[in-house]
Amino acid sequence: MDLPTMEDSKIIFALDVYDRDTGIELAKNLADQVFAIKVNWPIILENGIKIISELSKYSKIICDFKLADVENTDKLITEKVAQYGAWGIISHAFTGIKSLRAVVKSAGQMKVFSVVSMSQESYIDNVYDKLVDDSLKAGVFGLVAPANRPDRLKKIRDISGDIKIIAPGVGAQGGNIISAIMAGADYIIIGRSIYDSPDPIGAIKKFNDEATKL
Ligand code: NUP
Repeated sequence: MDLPTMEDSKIIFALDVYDRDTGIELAKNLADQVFAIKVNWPIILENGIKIISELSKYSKIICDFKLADVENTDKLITEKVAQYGAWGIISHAFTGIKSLRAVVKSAGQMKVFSVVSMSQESYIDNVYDKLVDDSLKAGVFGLVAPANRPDRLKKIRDISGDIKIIAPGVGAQGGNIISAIMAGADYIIIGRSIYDSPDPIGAIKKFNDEATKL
């Protein structure tokens, strides 16, 4: 499938809106400026899972469903998401390697990303190294780690080799793109600073310029 997505962009746009038309319009207008678009529960809950196929016409779609269940339930959800043409899916890692392996096994062509640390403090802060270890053993494609906590991000990069890291927390959550990339992020996830901007295309262009300065 030929997508207009800009392969050299380091931005993953977090499309956290409810409304279908708003979501489609943003995806259409911004797809050629971003590496991928990430959807979360808001747009799915409002419009159903078919919205993944609709949005996939414009960009690679990563489903941020943060799977966190026993292996069979995670497998059932992952298989269903794959049927709708998502490019990637995000799972939690704290449920353990059995669940992570089930997600990787049932993902088919989809890339699996696992959350090893969050952009706000949480109980998984105490075990991020184990979560990285399990994620690597399970064979995930990439990790989710915080852009707005560069010290933590750097520690994660140091123990993860060259696996892809996608990092939320820039803009609305206080992080900045340069320190996140310097700490080891490959792609930066940005939502509100783009879709709440009066000029979303201009906002993405600014972030792209900043990211490519390095
Ligand atoms: O630790 C995380 N923090 C986080 O914000 C893991 C995430 N997946 N996210 C997601 O990234 C969050 O759910 C939202 O979709 C996006 C950040 O959006 P914003 O804070 O830039 O609006």
